[in-house]
Amino acid sequence: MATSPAEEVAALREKLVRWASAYFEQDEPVVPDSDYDAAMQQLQRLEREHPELADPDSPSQRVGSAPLSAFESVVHRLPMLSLDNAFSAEDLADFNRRAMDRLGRTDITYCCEPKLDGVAVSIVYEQGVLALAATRGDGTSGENITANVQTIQNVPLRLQGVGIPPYLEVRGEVVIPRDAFERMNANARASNDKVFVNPRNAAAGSLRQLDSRITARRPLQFTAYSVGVVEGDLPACHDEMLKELGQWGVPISPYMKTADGVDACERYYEDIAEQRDALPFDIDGIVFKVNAIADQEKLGFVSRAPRWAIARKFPAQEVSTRLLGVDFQVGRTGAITPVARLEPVFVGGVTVSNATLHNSDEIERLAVRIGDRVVVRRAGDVIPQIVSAVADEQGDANVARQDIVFPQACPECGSMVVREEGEAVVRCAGGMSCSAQLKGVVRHFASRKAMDIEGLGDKLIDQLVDDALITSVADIFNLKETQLASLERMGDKSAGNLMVSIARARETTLPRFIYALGIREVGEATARALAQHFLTLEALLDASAEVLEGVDDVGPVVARYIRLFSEDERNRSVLDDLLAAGVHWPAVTEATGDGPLAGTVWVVTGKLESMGRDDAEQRLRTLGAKTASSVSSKTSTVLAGPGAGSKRKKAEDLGVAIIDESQWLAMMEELE
Ligand code: I6G
Repeated sequence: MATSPAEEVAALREKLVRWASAYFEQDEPVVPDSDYDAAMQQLQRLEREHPELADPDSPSQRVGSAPLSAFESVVHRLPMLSLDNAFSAEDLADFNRRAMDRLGRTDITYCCEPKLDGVAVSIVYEQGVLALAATRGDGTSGENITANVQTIQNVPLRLQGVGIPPYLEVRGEVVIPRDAFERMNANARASNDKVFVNPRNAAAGSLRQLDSRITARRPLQFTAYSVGVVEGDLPACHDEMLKELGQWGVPISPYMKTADGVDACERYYEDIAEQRDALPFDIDGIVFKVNAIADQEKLGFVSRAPRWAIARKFPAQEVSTRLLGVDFQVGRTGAITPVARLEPVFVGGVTVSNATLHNSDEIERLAVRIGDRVVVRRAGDVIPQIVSAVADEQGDANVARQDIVFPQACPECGSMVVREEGEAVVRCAGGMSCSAQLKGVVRHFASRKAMDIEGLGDKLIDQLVDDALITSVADIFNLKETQLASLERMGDKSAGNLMVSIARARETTLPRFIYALGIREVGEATARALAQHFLTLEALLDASAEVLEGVDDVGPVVARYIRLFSEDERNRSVLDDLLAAGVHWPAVTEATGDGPLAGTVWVVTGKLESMGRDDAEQRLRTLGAKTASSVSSKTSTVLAGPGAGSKRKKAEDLGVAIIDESQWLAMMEELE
């Protein structure tokens, strides 16, 4: 059936929006870039040939345009102010007292939201259509970055709904989510490209591109926090005003709440502080705003900050300290990682005395030397990193300045070190004869998501390997209770308990066992996919690279690592020993789609009280559900605990069902 240009354009737009969402929000491209580009070109051609089909909301408006030679300057019709800071509960109480005195009141309702650590921008909508976007600049004038802001996927190009003021200036923050930032930097490190210091710098650098086609490829996100010039009416309270923006399609913070009085503000602060590490974005504090706009107007401004708002700051996520030395750690794959020894420093809410330096390229890039002052960053669950050396620093008389020299032999076993072509990582070539590698392999094998051997902790593994009681993972199953009981710091009871855990671990599942083998790049999800595809260990070990590549999640690199593992005679002999020691698992049958949750797709997000997310996912899968890491139109239900940020928002946007932990537990009890 022939389709009309209008239908074709509509279909292309729908497809491109879906693909862009998978690319940017879920980091799971569903088509190669070339397919995306071809569909976009087709849409652009049709829009050129049929100008009557033009739409400011079309994805073609987000691809960026030819580079500018410079940004034009934009004078803000209302200055973009900064905020005063409060560094303690007392500072906040003082702010509240001053506001109450001025208003002649005894209580104030505040609108509270996390302060995103990004780049402030102003976006003007005229008749609901994005007309201008500018940086904050010096507060009085900024740069015209309209072409760049148009490429940000969650910025509406046209507002939807009723009551939209004919002129509306929205102000907010542009950020890059932490996970997208880590991926950007991991890719940059792997291909020797520019690494960004932190998500804020990455967002700022992306917005400062004269070529908006580059900005269009960056995972930027916008969140509105206030308005500037408005010609038209808006609600009389700040929270209602933000919600109204949200109704029109402007992204607002899902954490925004009102609080009655300063004590409730302090509780909000503590609550978000607790979730800080699990949030998808860097935040540097909480902003409290007097909620009634009439009260805001009465309070007015002092110099360059409003008297009706304050930012209560969190401990810094970046601080400087001294680099005292560098240790070289050998991991289970032989990778040698330089780890910085630091003068202990309080950063991101904890005391840090070590930070990763990644690899020798990173040391070169940072141009850092022992004795230098360095900036350490700790944000979220990511291990602390050194992001820069402090320039023109005097030095410390107690710590001699010296170059960091990468070892020429394995620091643990003295074996030769090798650096494979195209790899940034240097590895020890000693294999299992290197005790550090063996310890890493045993640790992984015994870990919770692998064979789950409770009581076989790091210290004990070190002891067992050092005493040669373990020379391969199979030896774990031949340990004797008397051997264990005679170890230092190990009593009869602990030895007995460990023997029980080991006995229990003999009975496992094929996905766990495959994961436990520690094959490079084979994580839990891949192990599950392999088990489901091959059903038996033998079939997996016998599979050719070509067959392996036919499995979901497995590309040429992973296939090669699996083949290398399977072809290694020593690995085969350890596998034989494990089976001979009684390790077994129930037969895996082809996925039949059985179970009361068959056909449903779940996403678990946020922090659960009763169990970890992995365990919750496992429980869901046991009932036949599929679990996924990102929300899409295919998601049936999102199980959201506190701290569920962008995934909850996405589910809301898509109309996907969201349930909390207590509802879920009740449901599971019914079904199990
Ligand atoms: O820089 C800011 C971050 C967040 C803000 C702000 C904010 O509200 C959540 N609000 C105002 C009013 C200003 N700066 C000036």
